[in-house]
Amino acid sequence: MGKRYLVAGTGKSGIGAANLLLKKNEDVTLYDGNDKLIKEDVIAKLDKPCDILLGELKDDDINKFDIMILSPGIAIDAPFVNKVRDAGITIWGEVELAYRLSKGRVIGITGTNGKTTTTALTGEIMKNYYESVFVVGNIGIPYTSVALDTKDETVTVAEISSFQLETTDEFHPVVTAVLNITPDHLNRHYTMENYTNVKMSITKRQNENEPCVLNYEDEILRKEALKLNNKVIFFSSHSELRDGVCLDGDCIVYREDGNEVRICKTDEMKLVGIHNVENVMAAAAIAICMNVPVEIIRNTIRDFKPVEHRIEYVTTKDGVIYYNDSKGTNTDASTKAIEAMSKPTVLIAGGYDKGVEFDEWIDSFNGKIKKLVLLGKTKDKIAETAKKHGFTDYVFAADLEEAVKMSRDLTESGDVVLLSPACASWDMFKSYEERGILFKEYVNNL
Ligand code: UMA
Repeated sequence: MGKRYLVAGTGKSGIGAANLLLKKNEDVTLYDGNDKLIKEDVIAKLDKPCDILLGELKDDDINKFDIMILSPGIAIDAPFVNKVRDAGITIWGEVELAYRLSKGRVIGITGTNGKTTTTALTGEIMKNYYESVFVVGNIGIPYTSVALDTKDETVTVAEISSFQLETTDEFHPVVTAVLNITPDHLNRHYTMENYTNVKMSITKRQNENEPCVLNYEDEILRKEALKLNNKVIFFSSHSELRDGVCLDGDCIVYREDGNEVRICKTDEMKLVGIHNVENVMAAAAIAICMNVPVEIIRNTIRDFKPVEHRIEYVTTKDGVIYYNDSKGTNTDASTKAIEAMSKPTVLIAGGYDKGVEFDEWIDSFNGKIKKLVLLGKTKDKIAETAKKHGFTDYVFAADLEEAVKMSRDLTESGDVVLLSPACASWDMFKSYEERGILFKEYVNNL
């Protein structure tokens, strides 16, 4: 009590953090850099009113606060954040605040791709065994929104992004997982080294008995494992492991000290693609660390359906299958979706520019992409890269609706249309969810 909080950002995280602090009767000011917002609209999103600041943050204002709670979408080196830091004000992320005010055990899941599926599946497994379970974080439910409902016996399954990890300090998951590390968000983290260090920092509070689940097939993670002081559990979709989770024929197995537990067969899963076998392996490893009986793990995996916007089947029209992979917000995720396609595919891609290259992604087309429909900020950059790699079957669309119509005209019965942009949505949409929902609407209206 007695601290003055500045909550920066009025998206989900900012509103969650402000509501939590207001519930605890703290002194809260909610701030957003967007001066086009209307104060009344922001207040309407809160459980009770508080002071609102919009637009540029004045130097005089900064000195009124003791702690700033930062939303993940705000860069830690944004000019106003630097000023706040220079003024000696403590900066916590929304996740850090939530963690400090919550109880129970936390499972922290990060990685470039597969986080949401793994978090959702892990959450389901936990819910089928433990009484009090919350699934929070980057998956779309701010941790602050449930913090005060947690109890000592609670298990909180948290999907944690690199942005969220940048502003954590005491955050201490008892079990962590890093699923993979491939180039993403380099406009925020600048180098792969920084990005890797931020991702691995999810383990920084763990003690030697607290496990970290890592992908054995990821070269970066295999190297990072050597630096960890805590117990490492590897999973692998390609290699035979003596200890860890791997495949024995088509069965996912867990091995430890010469003992083997058979978890489930891959053809029993409703999720498709080898990347999903990896997600299931990671969730199973986490669940074993959390002492969940194997029958519960097995049954939950068998029942679990894909999450929305991740290679999601939309419909079949005139013999053409439409898939929504709006969550393919980076080249690696999009490559996985392309790999999962087994028919000639018209691919809709392009969006916000995160400063990554598209060379390997174009190479992954492998004769499967019959036409590329490009839109958004990155469309020229992608087209140039494609040309460089000898792929010239691309067309430009002004917006998503036009892209959907063009795709229909470019297909014949037996083809697939896949929205998998390899880019974030923020140049044209509020979120990848909005992009995916609109895609489904346009497809259904065809
Ligand atoms: N803002 C400023 N100044 C800035 C930048 C932004 O004031 O310099 C304001 C904007 O005007 C806006 C607010 O900040 O009003 C938005 O905050 P935010 O971008 O943090 O959005 P939230 O709604 O709080 O959503 C965040 C995550 N978003 C990002 O990390 C960009 C959501 O992840 C997450 O689900 C949510 O918190 C709940 O935890 C989304 C995401 O795209 C899904 N994540 C990235 C990814 O998965 O690749 C990391």
